Amino acid sequence: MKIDVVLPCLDEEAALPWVLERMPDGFRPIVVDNGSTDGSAEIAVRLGALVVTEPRRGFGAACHAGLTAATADFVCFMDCDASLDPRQLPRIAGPVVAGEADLVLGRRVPGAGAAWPTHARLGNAVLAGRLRRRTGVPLHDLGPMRAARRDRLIALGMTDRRFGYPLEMVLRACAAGWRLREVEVDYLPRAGRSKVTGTVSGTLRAAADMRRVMAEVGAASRLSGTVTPGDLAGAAIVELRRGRGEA
Ligand SMILES: Nc1nc2c(ncn2[C@@H]2O[C@H](COP(=O)(O)OP(=O)(O)OP(=O)(O)O)[C@@H](O)[C@H]2O)c(=O)[nH]1
Ligand SMILES: [Mg+2]
Repeated sequence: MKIDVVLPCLDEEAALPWVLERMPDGFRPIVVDNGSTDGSAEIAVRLGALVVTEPRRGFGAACHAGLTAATADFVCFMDCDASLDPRQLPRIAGPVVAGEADLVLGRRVPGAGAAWPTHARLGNAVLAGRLRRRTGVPLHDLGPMRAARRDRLIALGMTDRRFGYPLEMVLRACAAGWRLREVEVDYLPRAGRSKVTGTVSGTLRAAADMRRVMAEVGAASRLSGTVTPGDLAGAAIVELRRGRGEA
């Protein structure tokens, strides 16, 4: 069986060889080049990946172009910066292929040296905590390694084309009553230069996009609103308990 793997890519020449050579059998990489100037597209072609060019800038635009280009029944997403290991894709795709879950997300477990800045980690945990409490879905991380059926993902009708895309996918999946499942994956130090959560401008852009998606899509499921001290405390407690191996 073939499973398509969408890899949004903006200047990832340092990561591409490692990522592509670790793609497991049965998983076809679709590198979506979103205006790279470092030769990423040429490297990906040379390494045998299907390369899709998306001229409209934006993380969501790249993800969605990959989803539309995919032809397999099942589609995975993952970042193309070597922070996630393609060899762990089967554990993400497995429950969807077996019909046990509709959307599987990789809960990132940072190892030594992983660059996961505190602000990104807390912001992410707050969002996941809010989703968990209000919808009952067992989610702790809006992780970028995911799997679902292709036709059902397209039917969700995501409209964000920036950094709100992954959150919109989860919100729409919850609203549609999908069975969500979380599986642990390793979170490694990325290759190459940090662009989003490791930079101030990238973080501000991502936070603004997610706020907008929360307001527009989350309103329907009472998930919008500002971050409260309670949200932050809840997220911090989960992180602490996790550190002690309890969560
Ligand atoms: N299309 C598109 N892709 C992007 C953009 N920024 C990053 N990407 C890609 O999307 C994936 C995730 O971006 P990252 O830069 O790893 O974001 P992050 O993990 O939040 O933060 P850092 O790893 O610290 O940069 C990577 O494969 C990037 O190449 C963007 O503006 N547009
Ligand atoms: Mg990254």
